Amino acid sequence: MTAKRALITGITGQDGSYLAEFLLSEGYEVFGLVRRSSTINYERIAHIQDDIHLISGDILDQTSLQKALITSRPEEVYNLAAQSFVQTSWQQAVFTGDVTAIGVTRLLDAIMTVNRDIRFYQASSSEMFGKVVESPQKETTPFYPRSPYGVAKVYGHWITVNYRESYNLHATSGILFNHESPRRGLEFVTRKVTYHAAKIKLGLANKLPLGNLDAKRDWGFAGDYVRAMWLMLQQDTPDDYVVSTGKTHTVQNLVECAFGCVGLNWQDYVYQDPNFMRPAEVDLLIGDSSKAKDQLGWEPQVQFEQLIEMMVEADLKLLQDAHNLP
Ligand code: NAP
Ligand code: F7E
Repeated sequence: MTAKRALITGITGQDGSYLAEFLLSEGYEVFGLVRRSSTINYERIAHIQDDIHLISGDILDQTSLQKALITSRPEEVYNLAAQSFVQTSWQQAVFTGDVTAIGVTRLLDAIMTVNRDIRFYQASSSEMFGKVVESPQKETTPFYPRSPYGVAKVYGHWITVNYRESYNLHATSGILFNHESPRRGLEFVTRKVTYHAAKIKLGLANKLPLGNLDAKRDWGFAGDYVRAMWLMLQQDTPDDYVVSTGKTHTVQNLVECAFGCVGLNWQDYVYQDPNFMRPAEVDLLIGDSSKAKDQLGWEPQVQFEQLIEMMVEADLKLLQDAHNLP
């Protein structure tokens, strides 16, 4: 039997790298869309680069998307490409809309042109719930986004639903709550905290500026969440699914946990910096993923404390290697 083929946009990102690994382990031939930049940023996929095919393209460029589909001939497309950092979305609101919202339509239109049988996954986000109108949040919870990023993701979600309903595409929206890993970008709060806890432990830093310590998030492990993406596209019928752990923690809980892992008192190092406060905050996220459990058989495997410990350990090793420390 010939291997299934999948195209991943955003393959150089956190989720793209885990998803590519997962699909390879399932026997897929994996293609990834990569945009041109003046320096190569393939760190997260360097270990699998010989096993995947990279195609030059950009979610802002319609023709490149069509060509990528023609070259890769995928059965499944996972659209993970986005300007994904919420804070930046206030500084670059139009750009965020172009990439994170309209980019979804570009890719759907490319699928319409090249092959309507392709199964499509859209990386939707719990940021769409924003100022939550009910807790826990589930598939039927109304959206109330609180950032240009959240607004863009609401567009991406609804255009996915609309193309499913208008053209009968197998288009699915996965509403994923925050998921983290040692491969998380350094600007996101989990990685910022674990990296700084490790740095301070090793004597390489002595302060950590943070914003709102009271915000609550439902944090899971990215490796668990990419499995849910794949399961969604194996269903006969496309649908929308919430993916979450069902547990929530404050940023302060996260800080306590990470500094606890290295035996330090966080209050000696952490201070509040207004530069990291947001014009409008998402105060509380907690997801109800019982639909994913019932219909996909999906459940998270890694708990919050395990996740933070895994990230702190990885950052300690990274810094020790980089600085030749014992
Ligand atoms: P990430 O690490 O920021 O990765 C984003 C990816 O998108 C990178 O590969 C990036 O490429 C690519 N990209 C950005 N602009 C592009 C463009 N114009 N054309 C082509 N590719 C472009 O994000 P992530 O955490 O892996 O998240 C993956 C997706 O899930 C995103 O859509 C995100 O919004 C969504 N999401 C994430 C979470 C989460 O907690 N992680 C939760 C819900 C939804 P470069 O490497 O070249 O920058
Ligand atoms: O912030 C607070 C901040 O940037 C989490 C993206 O993957 O998940 C992510 O979005 C919370 C917020 O993630 C700092 O105010 C305090 O309340 O790690 P974050 P996010 O905004 O939740 C969703 C689901 C996505 O879809 C997004 O793509 O932490 N916070 N102090 C801070 N946040 C940051 N970044 N830096 C701080 O110093």
